[in-house]
Amino acid sequence: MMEGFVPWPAEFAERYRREGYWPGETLGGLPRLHSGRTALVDEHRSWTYAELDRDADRLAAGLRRLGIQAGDRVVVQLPNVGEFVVLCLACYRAGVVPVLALPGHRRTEIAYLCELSGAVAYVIPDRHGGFDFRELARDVAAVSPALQQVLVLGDPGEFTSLASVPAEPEPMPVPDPSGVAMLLLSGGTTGLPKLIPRTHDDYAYNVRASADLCAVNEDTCYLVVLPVSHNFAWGCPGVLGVLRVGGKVVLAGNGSPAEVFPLVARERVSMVALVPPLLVLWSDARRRFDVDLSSLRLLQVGGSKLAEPQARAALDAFGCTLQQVFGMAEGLLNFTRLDDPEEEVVTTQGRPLSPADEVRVVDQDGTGCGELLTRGPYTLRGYYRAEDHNRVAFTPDGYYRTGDLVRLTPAGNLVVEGRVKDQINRAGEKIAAVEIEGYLSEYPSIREAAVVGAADARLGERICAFVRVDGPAPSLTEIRSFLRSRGVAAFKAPDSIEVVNSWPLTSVGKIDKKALARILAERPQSDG
Ligand code: OOB
Repeated sequence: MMEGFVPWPAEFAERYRREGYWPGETLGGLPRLHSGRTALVDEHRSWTYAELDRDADRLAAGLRRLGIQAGDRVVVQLPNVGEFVVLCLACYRAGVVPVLALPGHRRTEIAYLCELSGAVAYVIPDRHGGFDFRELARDVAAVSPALQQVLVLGDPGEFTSLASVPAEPEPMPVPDPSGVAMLLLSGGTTGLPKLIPRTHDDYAYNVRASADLCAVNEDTCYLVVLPVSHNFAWGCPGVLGVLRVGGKVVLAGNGSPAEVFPLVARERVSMVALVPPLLVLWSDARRRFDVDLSSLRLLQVGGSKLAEPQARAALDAFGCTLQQVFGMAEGLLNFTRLDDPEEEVVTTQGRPLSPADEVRVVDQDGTGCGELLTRGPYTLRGYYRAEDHNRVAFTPDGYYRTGDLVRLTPAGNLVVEGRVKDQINRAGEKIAAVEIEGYLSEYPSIREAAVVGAADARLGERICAFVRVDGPAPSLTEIRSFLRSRGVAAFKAPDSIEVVNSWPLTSVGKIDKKALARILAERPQSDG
């Protein structure tokens, strides 16, 4: 077993097997259909099921030939391209463990992920979104002694071309289903993201049960506009859920209506997963585009709280089924059901996917609202290599403390009311306030910084930085370029910056962030 991985206690594992949640499926075996049906389409090309299967086998053999062994970790940072799918399947088949980074991550995050995971390889595109990932790889390689290979999709420069890796397929031992299949990134509550081990057993169940709940079948055409490496798009039911049953997956580079609506019409897309800001954009754009979107059957929306008016506007605009998904990379998924009453769909975040999900709402003040705790057949028992943090993130009986404040409706659905943890949810990206505060406090003229989220109609929440300075106050542009120079992802940069002379303080003398948040909330949204 992989060091640093916390398995389920034996009695739970036995029960999940006995009750059929963990039948021994492995993720690499999911799309083993050998047919000429189209499996995957991206901007450049398409793959039939037979081609996808063959390419995954060839890449699995090639990875082994490069010396990458079962159990080794590989940081994968690719955009929404078919090669991401081929690579992950190859890793699952070879027992190699992909660490799913997001395209927006930069030096600070990637170097940290390489170090924490002990990755032996790092996979990048040559350029994407105007950014040269080979430069990033040079910086990362310089500080990551364990890293042996950088594999590049496209022009490799001094590195190895991903296209040169595939080799003649060879028989390989099937990985142990109870072993770690991949490492997902947490939204991050305290500083940089944590690594979430997902086993074949647990994630295959996650995928299968989500696909059943969403009635995915071979006629499903699933469009990916969120980053494909995010849990929502990858396995809830996502790409894997659709490929498992012979449907078609269409990968799009971004979610802008002008680019994606024609694609929906051309490919007859029936299902898509969106974050609330994108759903709002789509609903607004619907009237302006004369495109046939009648193929759409199911809009999934999740990642942050969807406001009721926005849910109703989406129903008006699209007239198809809307589904709220309240999920987390750590495991637990809640869905509204396809046949739920409209009222529940627009006002709640759904209920747990599995009959084996155990949820507790720790209501400490009798308000009916409290922190959500959970354990179950697809929820982690510990973050990877995080013994100290695990002592506070889990109860002694194995429940994960989600940090989300929820309340239960009489119908048994959950409503997300906020967060216990100090985290900003900007357009679905989770940003830990303390991490940004840490960077800001290193800026020469900043003495203290407090970062809070403020409600924002477009982004869900925006990042507001309050700073106390000694000397000239930095402008937003100066802060942005400072963060960029430190290799911090652009999506973490503050959206506004405000200089204060003194702080509101709590009774023990800490900066009172709730008071800061109230100041922002009392202002018109255009401010800042
Ligand atoms: C999804 O996963 P993560 O890991 O990026 O973020 C999880 C956190 C949750 O703990 C919660 O704070 C928030 O994001 N969240 C929601 C929500 N869905 C996620 N808050 C309110 N309403 C929702 N519907 O974001 C994720 C993973 C799988 C499926 C969908 C979303």
